Amino acid sequence: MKMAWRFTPLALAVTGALGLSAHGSIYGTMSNFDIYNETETEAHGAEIELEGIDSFDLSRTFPAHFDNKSVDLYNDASGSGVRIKYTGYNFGGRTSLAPTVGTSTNGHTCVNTPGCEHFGFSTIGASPTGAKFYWLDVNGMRIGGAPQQIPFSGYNYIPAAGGGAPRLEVEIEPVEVHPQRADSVWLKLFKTKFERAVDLDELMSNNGIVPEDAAETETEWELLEEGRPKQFKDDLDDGSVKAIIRRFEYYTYTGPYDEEHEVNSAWTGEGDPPAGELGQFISANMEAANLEAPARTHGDFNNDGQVDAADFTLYRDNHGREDDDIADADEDGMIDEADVEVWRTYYGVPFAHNALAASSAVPEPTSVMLAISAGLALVVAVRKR
Ligand SMILES: [Ca+2]
Ligand SMILES: [Ca+2]
Repeated sequence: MKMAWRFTPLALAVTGALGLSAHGSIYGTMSNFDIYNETETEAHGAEIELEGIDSFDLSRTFPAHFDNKSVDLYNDASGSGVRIKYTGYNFGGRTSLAPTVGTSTNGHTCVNTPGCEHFGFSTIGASPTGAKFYWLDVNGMRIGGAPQQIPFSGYNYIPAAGGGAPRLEVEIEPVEVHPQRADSVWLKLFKTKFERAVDLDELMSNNGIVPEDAAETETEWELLEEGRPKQFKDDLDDGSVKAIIRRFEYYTYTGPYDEEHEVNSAWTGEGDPPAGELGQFISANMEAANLEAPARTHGDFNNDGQVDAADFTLYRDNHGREDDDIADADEDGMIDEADVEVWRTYYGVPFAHNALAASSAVPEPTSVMLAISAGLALVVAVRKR
């Protein structure tokens, strides 16, 4: 099964509204995912193409498990955007990622699993409109012609109009690459809303903010049939929500197809997948959208609502590091003197959004769940290809 995934902006989306202001926009989005080398070739590198953004939109990438990383603009027949290229895998005593059939990694533990790696990126302002992933061989060449199957999605901020609430919309579109092959997937989806902005490193570790409990289930099971986008909506009416985090789990669909390659599942739309139709775990992807700047960018590096000596200690202990957002106040990918200047500016100064920093997840209002359900039904009906 080979599949590319693409996020398709909605016709309704007002992308011009994306920006850095605290209200009426998305401050930034972030995503991290585990991926096994499911090719038949030893991988020594990897490549991620993020469509529709510029290099200055990219604020962070990881891992640092490769000797070389480059970030370049690309513009070719497939589109334009930013290409992140890693070569020279060098981690845990290994210099290559062996072909491996994956099992569930719980989304953020793949980092120490042979044949598997954990990638992430964050953007400020603009969201990628699509993404592709390739493993690279020892010469830095793409393994196989088609991208690896990695689900990505993107967020659009839809301003309030006609008396309605502003909302976030997220859409995932699996794009068929080999029509003769199985290409439908099962999705499990978890979601939480937060009263503070979150950081990329919070999505990496098993620190409890990533939703994966049954109570945080947004979609128990959903069958994503080839080429059919999936959309989720979040109304933002009360203004307290500052971040939305989703955890997507993908599994292969091993049920039947008809002669026109339409899914011919026995699934009724409720409950677990029927026997024989649920295949192996593909990947888990954690994503978040921030509606304001994370506390770190105001010098509150430990995110406790205070800018004080403890934050300076974090800065000092991480000074000189790259690709780590612990004390990177200006989001330039480096922890250096410019960041301590931000800390100095805000030292001892209370600021509104940090007062909420220690608060926990917001309970999910029933009305929002209803809105999501309604939105789903509409989109599936209208956008069927
Ligand atoms: Ca602090
Ligand atoms: Ca910095």
